[in-house]
Formats: sequence, C-alpha cells, structure tokens
Amino acid sequence: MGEHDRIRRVAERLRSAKCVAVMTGAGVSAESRIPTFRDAMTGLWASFDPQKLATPEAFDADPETVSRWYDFRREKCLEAIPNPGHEAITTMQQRLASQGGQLHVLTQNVDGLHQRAGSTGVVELHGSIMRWRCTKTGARITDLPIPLPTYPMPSASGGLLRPDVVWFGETLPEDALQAAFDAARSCDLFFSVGTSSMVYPAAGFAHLASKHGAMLVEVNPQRTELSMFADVVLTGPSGQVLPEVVRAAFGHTSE
Ligand code: BJW
Repeated sequence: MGEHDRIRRVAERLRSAKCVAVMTGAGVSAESRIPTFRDAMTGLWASFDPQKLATPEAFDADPETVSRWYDFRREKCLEAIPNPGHEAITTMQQRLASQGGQLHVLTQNVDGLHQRAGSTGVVELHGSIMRWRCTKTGARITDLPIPLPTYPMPSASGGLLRPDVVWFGETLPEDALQAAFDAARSCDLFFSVGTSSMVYPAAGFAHLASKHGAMLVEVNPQRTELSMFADVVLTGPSGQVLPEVVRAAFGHTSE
C-alpha cells in the first residue's frame, strides 16, 4: 500500500470516528523551529545532556544552570508560531465537534502551541514551560518577565521558582493522567505524532488505545519504538502529513 492509500485509509476512519485521541511530542513543533527534546542542545547548550538537565537532581545541584536553560527555552517557545500540523489538529477537533464527536489533544510538549493554534481542552502531560512553581508551597506563577531578573529566581515564600514541568522520576499531574487514560480507552482512532515513544507513561497510551480496539496511526519522518505496533505509519513531517489527512477526510485544511 502506498502513502496515498495509507492516508485514504486513515481519512476514512477519521470521517466516521466518534472519538479520536492525538498524542503529540516534540516533533509536532519542529516545523515551528522549536528543536525536539533530544535535539534541543544547540549553541550555548551544546555540551549539556537534556536527559540530565530535566531532572529534580539537576535542579537541586545547580538551580542556576537549569533555570537559565528553561528560561532560554521559554523565550524560544514564545517566539515560535503554530505550524500547519498544529492547525490540522485543531481543524480535526472542530470538524469532529461539529458532527457530534470529540477529539482529545494529549501532549507531552510544554510549549503551549496547540492552545495557540486554537485546540481546546489540551491535556498537558508534562506541564508547561510558561509557568513556574514555588519549591516550598507549590504555588504557580505565570506572568514572570523574560528574561528572569535573576537565576535561580527566589519565590515570595523563601523557596525557589522551578519550571512547572514534569522531570524524569517525577509523577505526572493526576488529572492529566486520568484524562489520557479515559481518552485512550474510549477512542476509535489514536494518532501518535512527532514523538520518539521512548518516555513513559506517555508512550503507553498508544498501546492502551490499540488494546481497546482503536486504529493506531503514527506520523513521524523516522521509525520509532511504536512503529511496529502501528496499524498505519505515515512517514513524513507532521506539518505536511496532517494537512493531507485533513484534506483527504474533509476536503480542506481550515474551517
Ligand atoms: C518529527 C518531526 C516533524 C522530528 N514531524 N515528527 C517504564 C520503562 C522504563 C522507564 C520508565 C518507565 N516508566 C517510567 C519510566 C521512567 C521515565 C522514562 O520513561 N524514562 C525513559 C527515558 C525510559 N519516566 C518518568 O520518569 C516519568 N515519570 C514517571 O513515570 O513517574 C513514575 C515513576 C517514577 C520513577 C520511576 C518509575 C515510575 C516522567 C517523564 C517526564 C518526561 N519529561 C520530559 C521533560 C519535560 C520538560 C522539558 O521539556 O524540559 O518530557 S523528558 C522529554 O521527553 C520531554 C518530552 O515531552 C518527552 C518525550 O520526548 P518526545 O516528545 O518524544 O521528543 P523526542 O525528541 O524524543 O522525539 C522527537 C520525535 O519527533 C522523533 O521521533 C523525531 O523523528 C520526530 N520528528 N521532526 C513529526 N517535522
């Protein structure tokens, strides 16, 4: 089956679906020029290992460096604009809603680009880079200047402000986890878009959906840990592939 036929097969299922779940990873924002998580260390940050910086241990040992890294990335995310991949997901969500269905956006990304593309109810499994959280009280704060005046940034209650994201070894927000479980168990179609499918528990939701009977579709220019389990693999950048799926299903790419 060629790529065109694979897209048609997905489009047919999408047209008749009542419930769709879309799990996204860093690749969906690559065409907005936000480097993927594993490619994030460019320029000044080239000598750092993201897997080591995105940990509570790194923040405890060197809160200045970790705060600077997140503030640098916060600025890049704010400068970025949503791309046709984000927009296609929003279009799918609106089309499904208009025919009485629903589409759940589950994202591992912390960049806020799905919301800025107009998707609603976005489930942020790994938090948001736009928010900071007090290490003492857990209070959240969103309206801090860019750049921060100092690194690390003290909180009003004598603690530090850390990014409100989920680091390795930390648990995901309970409400986001529950929403993702519910969506994976109840959807007829599950898209895994732009993720290496290496990080758990997020990577497990595709398998859960498949076990519950959903068609599993992967969108990625590269093969991943998930590819061999997918019913359909659409090979290419999500900013090209997803608009093609929307066109094939609904005949146009925007509302
Ligand atoms: C394109 C493209 C284009 C390029 N179009 N695509 C089970 C087994 C083994 C280990 C574990 C397990 N369960 C839990 C763990 C431990 C750990 C884990 O999974 N480790 C793995 C490395 C093995 N998980 C955790 O610690 C989680 N917590 C947890 O489970 O708590 C309970 C517990 C604790 C302790 C022990 C056991 C249980 C928390 C995970 C938190 C992840 N946080 C991060 C950082 C967020 C903040 C930040 O951004 O700095 O989240 S890590 C990082 O990885 C980030 C991402 O959201 C996440 C996923 O990465 P993603 O999105 O897949 O990006 P990439 O870069 O890997 O891939 C990009 C993809 O895009 C590639 O495939 C490209 O080809 C593709 N692409 N251009 C489409 N144009």
